[in-house]
Amino acid sequence: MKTFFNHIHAKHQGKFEMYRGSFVPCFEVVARADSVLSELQARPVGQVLEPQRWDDSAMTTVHSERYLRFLQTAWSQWITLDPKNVERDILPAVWPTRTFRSDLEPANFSGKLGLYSFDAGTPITAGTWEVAHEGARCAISAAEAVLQGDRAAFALSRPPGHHAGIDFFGGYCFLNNAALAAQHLRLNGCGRIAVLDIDYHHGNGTQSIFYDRPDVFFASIHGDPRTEYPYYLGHPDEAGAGAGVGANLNLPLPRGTDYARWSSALKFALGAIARFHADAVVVSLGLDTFESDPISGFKLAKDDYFRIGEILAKTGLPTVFVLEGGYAVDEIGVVTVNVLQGFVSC
Ligand code: OKP
Ligand code: ZN
Repeated sequence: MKTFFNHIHAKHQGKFEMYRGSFVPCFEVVARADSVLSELQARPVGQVLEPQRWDDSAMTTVHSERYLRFLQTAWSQWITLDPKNVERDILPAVWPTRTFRSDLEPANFSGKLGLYSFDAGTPITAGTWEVAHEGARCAISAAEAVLQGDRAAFALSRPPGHHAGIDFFGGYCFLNNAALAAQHLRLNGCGRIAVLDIDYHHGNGTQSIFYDRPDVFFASIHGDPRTEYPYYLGHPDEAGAGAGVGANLNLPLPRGTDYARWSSALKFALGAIARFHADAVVVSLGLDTFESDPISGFKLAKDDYFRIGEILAKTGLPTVFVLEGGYAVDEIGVVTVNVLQGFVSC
């Protein structure tokens, strides 16, 4: 299995995120991807490659043009406000909630920033656009490898992507890597795609991007949004809209869920994906289901991740793995490679 590594990922590193009224160091750190890379070097599953260059025009089939324009220019707008801002990360502090308008883009930078985001935990830095963009290329390159006949491929990307929507960032995510991979498969010959999101947090961005689409099935196993981030999406009654009714499946589970219960949800999701007759699967591979994750509440153990890889291999479908969350920095490499080794062993 080829890995497409975001070789410039270290250029994106936020300083602080807002948590309970104070700034705490970011959980989404450079060391995460380095941990996965070094474990892959110790226990290889295939070549590690840089992503291919792609014509970016396909990005607007997932994200809006005005959002992409904003992300691409946010840092220079920030520096223009005050040259001393080079020392500071960008974080939003005002948002258009219910009854406000979101059709108009404010001229004011803080106004724009709030329009295109949903939390104060996702700093934009000098390198964010370049890194998010290269990460998206990793996901698209992994999808392309599968289109070229590889059974599976892995996008070793950071920042993650599954919380990013058509025109908003949040939850450490800017560009929706998994959605871009799914869309690349769709535009290049795959008729029906399943996105299986096994990150601890509901993939609200991916769900919303495909919510009215009958050709992309979204299934997610995650911490119950009544108690877990992102709180406002990921409930069991969200089944899709319009032509997409029936192509969305949410399986929320309580804090404390162990592998026995989690894996029965996985088998249920895979049954639904089989009945959907998907031609390929994109796995939003979050490793924050691990028992020692500092911000999550499931109880999966290291060896459980081999089983997950084996179960995913049994679908027999071409599979694109896209790295999402996972914040137990010392162990994320081991648990990630356990999934990939479990998969290639079958
Ligand atoms: C991103 B991904 C932590 C509060 C939670 C947001 C979590 C984003 C998770 N102090 N902050 O799905 O792993
Ligand atoms: Zn997560």
